[in-house]
Amino acid sequence: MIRLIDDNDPKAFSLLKQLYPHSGNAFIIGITGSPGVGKSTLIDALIFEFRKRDRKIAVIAVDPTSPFSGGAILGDRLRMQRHAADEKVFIRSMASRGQKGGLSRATKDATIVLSAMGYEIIIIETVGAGQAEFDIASVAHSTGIVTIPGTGDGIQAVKAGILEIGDIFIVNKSDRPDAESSVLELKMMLSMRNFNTPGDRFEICPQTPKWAPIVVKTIAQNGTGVKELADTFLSHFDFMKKNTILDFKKKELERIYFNSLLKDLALEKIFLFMKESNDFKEALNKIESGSMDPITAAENVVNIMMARKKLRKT
Ligand SMILES: Nc1nc2c(ncn2[C@@H]2O[C@H](COP(=O)(O)OP(=O)(O)OP(=O)(O)O)[C@@H](O)[C@H]2O)c(=O)[nH]1
Ligand SMILES: [Mg+2]
Repeated sequence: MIRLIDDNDPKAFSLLKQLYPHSGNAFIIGITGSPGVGKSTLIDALIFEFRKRDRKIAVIAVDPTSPFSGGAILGDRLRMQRHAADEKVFIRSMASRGQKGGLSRATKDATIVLSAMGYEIIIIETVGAGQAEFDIASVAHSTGIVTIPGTGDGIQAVKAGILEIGDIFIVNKSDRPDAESSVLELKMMLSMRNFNTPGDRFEICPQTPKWAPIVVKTIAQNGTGVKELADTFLSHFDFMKKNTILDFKKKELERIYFNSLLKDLALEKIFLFMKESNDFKEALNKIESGSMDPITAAENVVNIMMARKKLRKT
């Protein structure tokens, strides 16, 4: 199924429809951060921790940046290799670039499949955060941002708005110098986080308690701090469940998914329809003859179409 999704195969659609009613129970965790901060190593250690708690766990490693991502993806798989024989662990990379709606939708589709298969925890690894093609917060229930000490990553994070989308902040490679000051710096910046930011958009009413972002220090390579990290993710999940935030968040994510599906389907169908119309051909002629600019021409075609639709209704 995930291969069909990755290949953008139309067969995936009808299968997804059948699986959808059986999905929705998984806890979806997004792990993001700059290249090489140790996301895959950390996820490998997290799998270990969640398996100790007997959770069935799936990982999707997404690589939205490099077009020929064999290297990075192999690296991701390699770092999680020790779980290959565990039938309650599933690890898959996704690199579909032809996917309509970008990787967010492909990943969302994959979480439906995995959730229907009974995976209780689904971790999505992605490089960077919030870029146009992949907004991790539009798929995950809980978002972990990985940074490393002494890179000035904290400062960059503020600029990119990353501070706002994170629920849990991880200072990995804390075997390096300056780990403690990085933790303090992050905590300080988080204490100034504006509560009207997108990360807090799930505020349901003023009485709803707010999750205060937590900073966890880890050494992914030897597992230091990873138990605490696993506990923190689970307690965030419990917090959201207890305060009805999870239901609210799930609805919001469904809305986002619905919107992106709608855009994809509309684009596909309406665009094809428009291209076959005489208005399209006329507009194209006008552009080619230089009598109309492409912007006006595009507006005109859309307006004519909309006007026709209205006429037909009345
Ligand atoms: N010193 C130290 N090195 C680490 C730690 N965690 C990971 N590394 C190393 O950092 C390198 C990158 O680790 P990855 O897990 O591949 O990092 P990543 O963020 O998944 O990388 P991309 O997927 O390419 O963005 C590897 O050589 C790891 O062994 C750590 O806690 N301390
Ligand atoms: Mg990786």
